[in-house]
Amino acid sequence: MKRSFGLKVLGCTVGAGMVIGGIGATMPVAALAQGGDKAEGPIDVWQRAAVDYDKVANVQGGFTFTQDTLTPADEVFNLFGTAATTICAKPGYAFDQVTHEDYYINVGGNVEQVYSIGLDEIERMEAERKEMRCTCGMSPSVAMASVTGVKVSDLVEMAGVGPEVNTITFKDKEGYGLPMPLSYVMDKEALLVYQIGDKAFSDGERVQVWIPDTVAKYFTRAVADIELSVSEEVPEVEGPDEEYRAKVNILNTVGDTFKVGDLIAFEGYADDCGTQVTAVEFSMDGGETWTSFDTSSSNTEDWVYWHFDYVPEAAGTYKLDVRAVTEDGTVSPLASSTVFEVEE
Ligand SMILES: Nc1nc2c(c(=O)[nH]1)N[C@H]1C(S)=C(S)[C@@H](COP(=O)(O)O)O[C@H]1N2
Ligand SMILES: [Mo]
Repeated sequence: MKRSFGLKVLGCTVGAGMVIGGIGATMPVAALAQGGDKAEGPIDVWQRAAVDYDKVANVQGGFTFTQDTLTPADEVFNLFGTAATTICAKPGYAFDQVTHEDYYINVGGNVEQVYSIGLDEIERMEAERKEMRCTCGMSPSVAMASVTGVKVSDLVEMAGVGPEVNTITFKDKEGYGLPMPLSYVMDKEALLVYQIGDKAFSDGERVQVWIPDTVAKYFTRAVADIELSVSEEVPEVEGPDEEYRAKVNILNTVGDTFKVGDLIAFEGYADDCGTQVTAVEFSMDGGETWTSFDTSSSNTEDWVYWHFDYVPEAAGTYKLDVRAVTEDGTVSPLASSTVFEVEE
């Protein structure tokens, strides 16, 4: 019999150092391998998890992956709106409410023609629809979404770039925003997004920059100003924090009990923000042995959405750990784990 776990909302994932009530979080692989007593995060689940799970060496199962699985739009909007991710974004995105009519963006700085453009007008411009991932550089969260917006290059062109301009900054009203090389933003064909899936951002408030292969701290929401400038030194584009390289996450919810012989369908994602994920690996003996599945046919624009079907042969309490390996040999510093019960 095939039994699936429910899938958890993406926003519920947590990073090291955050306490959760459930399982399915990420934790350092090293800590897992050492029985959890070295766990740096305070997640007591892991201390418990360390103890005595029934071990299965060289776990076998059915593996497939796809890259076109999308995160439901509502979950993308809320992805970073949870308490667990306030390190990355304003709690609940507490922006001032602005009506659709009153929302506008100023394009200025070192340009030939400073101008303001309203949301209505932006929506009348030629729209681009693209599938893109949004990956936080500082938490395990990743989403894949179909986003609609206008090309940043079209907006920049309307202003006319002044000589020697090499920097672009997307700022919200309070000044949030990081400078980026203009050439990078043009090459990546960044979008100013006003719709995710078939849903517009609420209250005309939330226009957001989306840039392929780039961590989400550059994805300024509620953009109020697009500033073009000349920097002495072109800013660098930062990648994800080391601990959030080769991100992997099991999206199944916890607590289900299965029967011996059930086919348990695990699923989740692996992503390294533009670096290829070449393998996804599973362990059911606390990291002593890993079974590796090749994903080197994957593209780097989309996440690797994996499925792992496992059939338990004996009753017990088990822990599944998952990690990803990338083309440059990075192995997830943070594995993702889930615990499940199997009955006779
Ligand atoms: N205006 C504004 N935009 C922001 C932030 C912010 O604090 N203010 N946080 C950034 C960070 S660090 C992340 S991870 C993403 C969160 O992505 P989301 O908007 O899709 O939830 O928003 C980015 N955009
Ligand atoms: Mo972030």
